[in-house]
Amino acid sequence: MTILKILRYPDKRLRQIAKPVKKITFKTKLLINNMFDTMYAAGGIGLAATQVNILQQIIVIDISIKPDEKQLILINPIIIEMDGSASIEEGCLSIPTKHAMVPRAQYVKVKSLDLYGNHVEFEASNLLAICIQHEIDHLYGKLFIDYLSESQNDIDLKINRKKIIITK
Ligand code: K1U
Ligand code: ZN
Repeated sequence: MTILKILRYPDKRLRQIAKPVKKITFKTKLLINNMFDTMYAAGGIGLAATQVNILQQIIVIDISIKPDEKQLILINPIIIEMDGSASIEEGCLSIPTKHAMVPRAQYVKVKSLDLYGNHVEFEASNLLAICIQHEIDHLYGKLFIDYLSESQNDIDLKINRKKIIITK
């Protein structure tokens, strides 16, 4: 089992844009295994390669939380359709102290490569659709806090500042 280091906000490397995978090699498969190990160890339901400082368009997801239950691997994913709206209190393994409601599509249709390099298309809704949108954002250097208003982010800053004063 290999646990990779997850970059934490405000690390600028989280803002980098990942490149499409040209060839799926043994190294790619090893990275994907390590990403699943890292995601389960951190208690997450998704992880993008950007979060472990690998600038390749690779995402692992398992919304069942239990290892090997329902693993989803997305290579070079793109959203080709989206519909509806949905929000849940989102978290991020790169911003562990913050949770917030983020406006997302309730339904997405995704085109990507699977582990064998086959082109696949599938539909997702609700939590899975939200998780896919959150992870694809990571590949473009976007974080869920970017969707929040300045005042929403400010409130947390003030609360944190207050906390620091109290603990002093
Ligand atoms: O990309 C990440 O940082 C992983 C992130 C994915 C995600 C969670 C919630 C909404 C959208 C995307 C997480 O897994 S953070 C951990 C978390 O919020 C969670 C963990 C277990 C069950 C449910 C949520
Ligand atoms: Zn995240």
